[in-house]
Parts: sequence; structure tokens; C-alpha cells
Amino acid sequence: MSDNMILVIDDRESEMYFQSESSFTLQGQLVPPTLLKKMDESNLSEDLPSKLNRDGYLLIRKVYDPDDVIKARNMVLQCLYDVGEVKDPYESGTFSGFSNRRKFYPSTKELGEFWKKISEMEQLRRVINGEKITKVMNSIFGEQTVHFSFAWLRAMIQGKASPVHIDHPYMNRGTDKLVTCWTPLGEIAENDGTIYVLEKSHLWKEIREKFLNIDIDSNPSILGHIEEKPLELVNRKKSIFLTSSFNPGDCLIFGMFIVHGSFDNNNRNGKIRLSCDTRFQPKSEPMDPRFSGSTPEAHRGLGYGCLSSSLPLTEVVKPK
Ligand SMILES: O=C(O)CCC(=O)C(=O)O
Ligand SMILES: [Fe+2]
Repeated sequence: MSDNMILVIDDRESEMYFQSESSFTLQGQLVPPTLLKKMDESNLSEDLPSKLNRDGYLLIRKVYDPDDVIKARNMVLQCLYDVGEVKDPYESGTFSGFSNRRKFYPSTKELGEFWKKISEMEQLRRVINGEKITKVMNSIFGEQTVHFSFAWLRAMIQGKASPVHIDHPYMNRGTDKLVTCWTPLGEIAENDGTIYVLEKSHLWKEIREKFLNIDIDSNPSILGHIEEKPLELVNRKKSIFLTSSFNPGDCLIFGMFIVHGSFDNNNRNGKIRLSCDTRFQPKSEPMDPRFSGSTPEAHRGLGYGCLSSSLPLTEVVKPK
């Protein structure tokens, strides 16, 4: 073995997670520590556009005021408490194992309206659409930016995870100058079902070609997510899961073609993982009409009822 190889291995090891008990699983399957690496952190003084181009993502800490994030979190939790899904005290964000949501909101339409009301609360919008993140987005695009009015608020209980996918097939009827901003609402530890991106996957031709111009709403039989198991995909492409824990105030920004998903929420105390994803683009570019305006139709015309989180936390859904 050459010196060079030893150096490479040492360098990788210092960045990997070495836990005696890995808490990272995907559909119950353990993710070997050798396939995990910490995301690189960026700060606002860096050349963010080139870094986003190069790495496919930007992890930026302390973008939002943490107090605002906690206020948004507590507002969401209180709404979940009101439908019986969160235990007392609601601020702890512990799943009750029970739900009254469907009793109060029996139809998809009503469930969607309930989720819309929460998603549009001022406490949440002050964070996810506020001045601080907009400034970051303006500097990334080098011009004035705007956000989709639609927001993807997610509450993930133990055992739940988002499937491996890219965002492009879900939101490509406007400009391709579009980024996702993933905002944790509260602390998210490594075993709380945190988000991952696959290293360098934004450059994979295979995925780009497979999904380019695919639109999940124009053909209902098309699957938006990637069918191959993430562990198999990572091994086949000789990639790695890049991930992190998060604190209130942090955000993760990435483009439409990077492969990502979330690990299973393995928190043993029943802590719900709360996050919200939003989309930003230049103001001068056309916006996907499904996600703009005061009553965004979103996917399949269901509005906020298209989101799996609009369903009671006790109900299981198949990813689309
Ligand atoms: O929060 C998750 O589990 C997935 C988030 C995601 O897919 C996104 O932000 O685009
Ligand atoms: Fe996504």
C-alpha cells in the first residue's frame, strides 16, 4: 500500500461517523459507518454559487433566528396537540401514538385545509420565507429571488423516512433555476431521521437523463422517487451518504438533481422530526403555477392535501 493510499484513508476516517451502535437506518436496514460522512459547512462569506455548483448542496448554520424557529416549532406542535397527536407538554414534541385528526377533518380536502392553515401561520412564514433566508437566496442567485407560496411542512414519527429521490420531477413547470431550502424546525439529532444527500449525485448523468422533464402530475403512473434501494445505489455508484445533525437556525440548500432522502427516525423517546422545505428562484423567472398564489393546487390538484404530513400521524402512506 502506498503512502498516498494511507493518507487518503486517514483523511476519510477523520470525517466519518464512528459509533459503536450506528443509529442510521434505512427501512430498518443498518447503514454501515463507512458509507457515512459529515456534510461540509458553508458560511456566508464564501462564494456560495460556485460551491453549490461544485458540491450540489450548501449547509449553512445560524441563518435564522433560533428563537423564531422555536416559536414556529411550538406553533406546529400546538396544532398537532390540538388533534391529540402530541403528548403534554406539547413543546417536547412527543408523539402520543393516537390521532383525532381524521375525526375532525374526515376528507382529503379538510385534512389539506388543516395542513394549509398550519403551513401558512405567520410564525412559520417569518422563518421559512423571511428576510434572512431571502438575503441568502439573493446572494446565491445574484439577483432578487422569490419563493413558492406552497411549503412542504413535514412531521415524521418514529420509523418514518422520506424515500430517495431528486426534486426535479416534482416541480419542473417553471424555471430550472430553482433550489430547495430544507429547514429543521428544532434540533434534529443523527438518530432523529435526519436528511442525507448522496455525494456528487448532482453530477450523475444516469439520474439526470432518467428524470429530466419527467412530471409526476402529467402521468399518474410515473414514480417520482428512485426505486433502487438507497444502500444499493450508494454502493453501485461508489458514493457516500452526506449527513449532519441540525440546530434551530440551520438550513440546507440544494438543487433539483441531487439525490437525497431521510434516514429512519429512530428516536426512542417518540420525538417527532419537524422540518419544512421551501423553494426559491429568481424573481425574473417563471414560477411553477402549481405552487404559487394564495391557493396553490400542488400535486394532483389536492393542495396541501397532497402532502403525506397532511394525513394523521397514525396513518401510513406509500410514497409517490
Ligand atoms: O425532509 C425530508 O425528509 C425530505 C426533504 C426533501 O425531500 C426536500 O427537502 O426536498
Ligand atoms: Fe426532496
